[in-house]
Amino acid sequence: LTATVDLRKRVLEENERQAARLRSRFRGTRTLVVNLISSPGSGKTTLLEATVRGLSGRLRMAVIEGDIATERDAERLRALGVPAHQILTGGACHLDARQIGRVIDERMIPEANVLFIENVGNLICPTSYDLGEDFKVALLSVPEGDDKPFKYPATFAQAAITLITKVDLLPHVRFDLEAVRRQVSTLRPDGEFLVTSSATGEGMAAWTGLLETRLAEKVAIPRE
Ligand SMILES: Nc1nc2c(ncn2[C@@H]2O[C@H](COP(=O)(O)OP(=O)(O)OP(=O)(O)O)[C@@H](O)[C@H]2O)c(=O)[nH]1
Ligand SMILES: [Mg+2]
Repeated sequence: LTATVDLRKRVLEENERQAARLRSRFRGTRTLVVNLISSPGSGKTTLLEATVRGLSGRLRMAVIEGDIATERDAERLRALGVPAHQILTGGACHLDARQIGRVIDERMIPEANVLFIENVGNLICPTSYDLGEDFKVALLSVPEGDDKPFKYPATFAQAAITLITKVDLLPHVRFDLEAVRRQVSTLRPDGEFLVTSSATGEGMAAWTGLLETRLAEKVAIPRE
């Protein structure tokens, strides 16, 4: 057990080093980096499709997709004209900073104003791995249930933004939105809480507006 704990600690420390290197690199290129985390099927790729449609022509975007198998998600974004690179994790349930570093170092995607990283669909593993992002976004879709923030507290505590997705389904599913809002604000008092639907467009202007504000803040920080 001690050996396992030591190994896990070493892996996470090495990830922190890689993430720090990436963060400094993204500071230099003034790239806002957003790490999207949720269960499989919460609507990460669909949100990205809607985001790209909403922001195209206003800023340069790029996407890194993490999945166990298939290029499907990267292909969905490429179909909209956005550069997208697919990382296949070979079974791992999360992306790590070394994988992102390789994509950036080898220029597999062009430099962008906003880089979206869609993590492997999983509400647990991705939370421990810093990818050099500016912030994490946790997505929770209405059909998953309103008890999830307290059941997966680390994910929601670490997310600067929690996005409730598929709110067009609220009339059909038992889901106490206010209870979820309270759980998230307990776990992350300074976090943003957005209520969205990629199907109807509800909340999308607030989301893309928030991205533009965060990008402007990052660009305004003087280089060392
Ligand atoms: N009703 C409704 N369905 C949605 C919405 N957003 C996504 N979906 C549907 O939810 C399903 C999963 O969406 P994806 O965007 O592929 O989910 P994901 O989080 O990227 O999934 P993984 O990459 O497998 O983790 C698809 O059938 C979408 O059409 C929404 O706002 N409303
Ligand atoms: Mg996806």
